[in-house]
Amino acid sequence: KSLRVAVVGATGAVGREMVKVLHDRNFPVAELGLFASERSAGKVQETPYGALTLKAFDAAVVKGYDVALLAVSGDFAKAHAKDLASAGALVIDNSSAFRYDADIPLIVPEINAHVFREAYAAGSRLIANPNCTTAIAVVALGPLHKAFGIKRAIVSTYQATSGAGAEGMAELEEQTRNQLDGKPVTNSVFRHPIPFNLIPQIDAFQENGYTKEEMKVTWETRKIMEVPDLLVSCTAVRIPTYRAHSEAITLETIQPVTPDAARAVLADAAGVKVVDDPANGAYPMPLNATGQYDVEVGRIRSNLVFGDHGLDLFVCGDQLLKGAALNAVQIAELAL
Ligand code: 11C
Repeated sequence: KSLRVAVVGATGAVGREMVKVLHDRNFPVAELGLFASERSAGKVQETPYGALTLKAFDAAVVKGYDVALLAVSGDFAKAHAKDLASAGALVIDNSSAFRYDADIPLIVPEINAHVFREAYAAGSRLIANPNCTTAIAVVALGPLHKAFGIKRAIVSTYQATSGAGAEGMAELEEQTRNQLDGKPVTNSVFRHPIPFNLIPQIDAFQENGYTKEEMKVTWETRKIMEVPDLLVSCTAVRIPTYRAHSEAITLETIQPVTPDAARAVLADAAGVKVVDDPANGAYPMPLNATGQYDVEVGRIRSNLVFGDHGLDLFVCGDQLLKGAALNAVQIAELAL
């Protein structure tokens, strides 16, 4: 059966990737509607489906679609997502608006597709797409948890400018050029200049000293992996790369674990590509992960602190794909 698919927020970095992923994965699209702000309405956007005219978002029109992929702000999602879902559309929201609602599934298909299936069968039509850093981490952490049990996880991130959308990538490019040309560097997307720098702040600081981005990793990993008291601590850092997020992850496990056993588990895991031949310079890197659906995992080694109950690993995943657009389309595929 072919479906009518609406992409809302179609001009943004995530929205554009959603359209490409639908096409690339041969999602059965009967009709594709690209929705954006009034400002963009009437403009033509080049897509793999040909040149399509953008429409101004109109809830009454989007309600007529079978699937609505939302690449919009949390406030916009709060204003419209429930209404669209109650009209019968499968709404997959990329914002953080509903991720922590107990009755709204937060889905990474490789890890908790069963949660989607149960909720969908029971009539749920609003599904939350996780934070990109979390989605990339859990494709590796889920199978390791199943095999060895994770007691604690410490995550340190190296996040690309794409996390702040197309404007973030543009600021990296423009500021780098200005800096090299000796011109003034003015930042507006990021709080500090990003070229030749890194910024240990993503999103707002919370009362506990962590940023919201860091707390999202804790909250969302617990929900997706269905371990409400999992000990997860994150330090999230913005770095001057384009669009793949990297994460150094330290695990303490419940069962003993060896790097070989972990590699074997990850080699069989959906959505994971083990890249772990350090002697030959093969390990995950953002440039290699860019454009790939799989999350690269490597530098797998015993952790010096936790010994035979500990692992260190390094993961890289395309922030716009597994971290956003791909995961959203994979969720829609579960409904087919
Ligand atoms: C970043 N992870 O890299 C953020 C972007 O919760 O969906 C995505 C924020 C979110 O800036």
